[in-house]
Amino acid sequence: MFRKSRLAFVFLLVLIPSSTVAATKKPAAKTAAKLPKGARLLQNVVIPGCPGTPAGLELQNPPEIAADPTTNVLSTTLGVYQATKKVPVYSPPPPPPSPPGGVWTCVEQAFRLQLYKNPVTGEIQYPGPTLRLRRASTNSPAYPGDSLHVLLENHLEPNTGEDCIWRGFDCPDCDNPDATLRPECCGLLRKPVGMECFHGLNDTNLHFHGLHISPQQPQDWVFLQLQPVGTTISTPMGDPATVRVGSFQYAVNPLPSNQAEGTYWYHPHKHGSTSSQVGGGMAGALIVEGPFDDWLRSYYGNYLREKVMVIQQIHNFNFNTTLEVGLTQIISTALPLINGQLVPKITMNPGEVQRWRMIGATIEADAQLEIDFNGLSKAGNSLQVRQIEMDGVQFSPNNYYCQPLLDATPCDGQLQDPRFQLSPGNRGDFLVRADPAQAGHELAIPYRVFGAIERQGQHSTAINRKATMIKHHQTRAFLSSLGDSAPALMIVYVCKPGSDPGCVDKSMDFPPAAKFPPLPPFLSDIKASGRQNVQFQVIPGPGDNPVPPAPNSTFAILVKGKNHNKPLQFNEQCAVFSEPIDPAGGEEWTISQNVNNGTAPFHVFHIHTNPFQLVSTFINNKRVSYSTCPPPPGAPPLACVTPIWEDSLTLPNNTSPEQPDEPTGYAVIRQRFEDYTGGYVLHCHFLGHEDRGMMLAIQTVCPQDHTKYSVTSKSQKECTFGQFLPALPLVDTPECLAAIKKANEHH
Ligand SMILES: [Cu+2]
Repeated sequence: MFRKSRLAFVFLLVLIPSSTVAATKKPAAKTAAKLPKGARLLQNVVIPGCPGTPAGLELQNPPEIAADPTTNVLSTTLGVYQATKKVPVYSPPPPPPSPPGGVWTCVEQAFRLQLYKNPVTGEIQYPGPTLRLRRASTNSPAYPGDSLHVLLENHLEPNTGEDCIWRGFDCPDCDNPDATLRPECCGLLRKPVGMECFHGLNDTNLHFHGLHISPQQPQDWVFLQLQPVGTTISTPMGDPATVRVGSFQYAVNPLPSNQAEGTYWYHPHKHGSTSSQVGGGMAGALIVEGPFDDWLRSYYGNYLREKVMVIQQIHNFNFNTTLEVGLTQIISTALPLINGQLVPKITMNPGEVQRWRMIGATIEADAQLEIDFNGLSKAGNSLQVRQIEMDGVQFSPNNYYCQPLLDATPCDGQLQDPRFQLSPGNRGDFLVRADPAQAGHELAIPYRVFGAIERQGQHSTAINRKATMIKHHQTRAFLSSLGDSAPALMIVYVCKPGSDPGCVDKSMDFPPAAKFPPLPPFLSDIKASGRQNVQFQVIPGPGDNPVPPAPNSTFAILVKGKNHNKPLQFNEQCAVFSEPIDPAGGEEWTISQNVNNGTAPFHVFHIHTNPFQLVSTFINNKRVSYSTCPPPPGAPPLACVTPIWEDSLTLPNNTSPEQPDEPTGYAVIRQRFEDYTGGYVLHCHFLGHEDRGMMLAIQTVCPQDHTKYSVTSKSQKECTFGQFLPALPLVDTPECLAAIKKANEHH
């Protein structure tokens, strides 16, 4: 029997039927909470005390690699290695699972992880190095644009097989007399269909998340299956033509002048192993600079300190360990780390403005963080903040004035209680100002988890084949144990001139909205003609209802009018969408999910190659518009919102999940297909969902011949010169069926 308290704390792989969630939901115990062991309290914000990983150390930016100024090429090597790392996690008091309200302890838990070796430090560590590039610009000073060359080397152990992990393959300890300790894969009695499963965990590749670059090899090529050096038996699940062994040279063309400057990131994207590799720490910041940054720096007289914040929640696939901590059952919950640091401190001068680049380098619902910038002082604005970019694209002057993603009442000229929701994949760039009145004080920045943690499933045992026990993480229980207090993400210390060495008063302020640069022409609003309806769906499988683990569910995407209106799963042999290059056109997509969670969202829509504009969201048919210009009569000229450029979008709840054609909760985006032909993907950025099939292939084709891609060139526009490649066949065509048949014969 599952105890009720367990049902609520299941993870990634499984969707619990909503009836089960409703039955097990209990109001959080908010009264009798005790402070976690070793933690300290800063005005209702809990800062963990963690032996071995002290909280509150000064935040260090990750080491950076820039382009060679003589060649304008950033050239580096990222080697992938297995390593055991001690990661701070919160663990409840024994015997687990602990009831809410118990005293939790921050402990270092040893995880076997796959990580990049940092070429600057020589260390195998998380996050990876920051890659800093500059895009081309034609205005003064003109700049040719940096190229990005990454030699990716796979030093993991060769896979013994690449088939789906299920009861019949690679799933240990299914005979454990305690059913609750059996790994989830034990419940998977049927071999998963096709490649929609965790598999090939030691194969890798690279994705440059958010960049507007070619998806073709050797650029943003996510179809690569880079097998470990020394691999002799190759049984890939994907197209054998995409297999390489040992190393692969990625080479991205010079970033053109229509690459938005901003904060991006890189991470592996190999279908079947994406979640375990990114969740285990393989990620790093990728920063593109350009004229917007020049303007910002010059506004502050070149005194603008920048913090790069790679936010990760590190764990292996199974939240477990067999090493230093021993063989006892460890039930823990991952803590958000910034650049690998636990609750780092940022020291600011009084009156100083800093630029913060926040990156959600995460994979799952319990990493959906609502960051409360002045959680300590709801009335006093102790820490002041303005968002300047979203997902790597600068804000319009209107959005800078209105602050639609920080302010519950945008455009009213006042920003009170700013909160930012950072989902997996998202980036937010902020100007943050330390109020001089706070000199000598520590301010905590707390967070709450807004994701639907209860809807996640359990981890399967996969990487660590010796692990014998299933481990539940308990994010909700941990948060409940804090009572009315919130956990801290970071601390700001406003130093005191005269008593703190090097501390000086600054009189910096935010740029006035009237001076904020207008969007460059390449970021003009998209005028959509075509329409698409897309719904992310989790379809319960046999035996999954009502008790988890429920590993037989299908993670799929329904596209209206495709596949005879039946849900689709990832298949790299056929494109679901085929879009001709059209810089003047575009499509409007309505995106929903078949989930009704009350308030918490669930999936995160992400698409490669072209960013999109978020136009509106509908929650219970109530519209939130991000296109409200012109402003009402009498309002200030900037008091209206323009569509927000994004590449990763948190999907709202849908109270009519049974009716795919009539969702009550959905988002409307517009995207256009520019510059680059080739095949790429859209998917859920809960990366376990992606590995299990919630991903589709999309392609951009040449306008004069929709069956062709163009080769990429450094000097010529695609499709304007005579070198072409065949495009993928479309779903629902005989060519697609033939391609799938051919691919299956290979395997
Ligand atoms: Cu999802």
